[in-house]
Amino acid sequence: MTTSETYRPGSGDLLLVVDPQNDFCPGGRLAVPGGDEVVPVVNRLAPHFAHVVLTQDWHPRGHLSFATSHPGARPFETIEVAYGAQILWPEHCVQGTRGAAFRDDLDIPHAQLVLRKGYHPTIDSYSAFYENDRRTATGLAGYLRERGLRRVFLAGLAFDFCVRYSAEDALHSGFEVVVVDDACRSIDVDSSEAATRAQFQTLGIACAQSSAIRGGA
Ligand code: VGL
Ligand code: ZN
Repeated sequence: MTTSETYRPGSGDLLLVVDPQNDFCPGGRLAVPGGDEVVPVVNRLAPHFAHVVLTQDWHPRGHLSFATSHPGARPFETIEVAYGAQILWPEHCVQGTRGAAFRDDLDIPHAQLVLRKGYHPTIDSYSAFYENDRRTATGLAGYLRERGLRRVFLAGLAFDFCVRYSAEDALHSGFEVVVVDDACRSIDVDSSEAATRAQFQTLGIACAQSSAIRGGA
């Protein structure tokens, strides 16, 4: 649902910036159309929040989610793995590479935690909370609870994968969730953007514009 509510971030609010990395921007290995355009938006948004966490997609070479790890397979094809369906991707965000680094124009020096995900060789991790087997926790829910953070504002890449699953898991983990629509961009594989919007509607996850976030920190 799209809300016209305004938001004033307070001490219980977190901005979670998902995967603002070179490989998800034009010129990168898994470029999201307009991915670079989220950077100035999150740079403007971040000063409204006392608490900011960044996620970083961080795969070992030969990761299970790479099409190149499955002879004969092509990127964007879906295969069955031990935990169910998995879309295969071009190699991206390989640990320690330039593609895995944050964008040089990202300017959020007060971010408090960088949470790396996707480092298990045989499990992908879209969500910042649970890996794709839906069982392996990243520890983020515990971190947020211990710090008294209750509401999560999400921004970043990609709207229809890592932002989507992070938003859904945040909700299921008991947090309030607001997705900042204009601070995200989609990959859009097989209408995944429309499917994400429909699912947010079903779950009652709010989509807001960054201009509705005022004041705070
Ligand atoms: C992502 C596909 C593969 C994302 C990460 O950040 O949305 N998508 N790895
Ligand atoms: Zn990935």
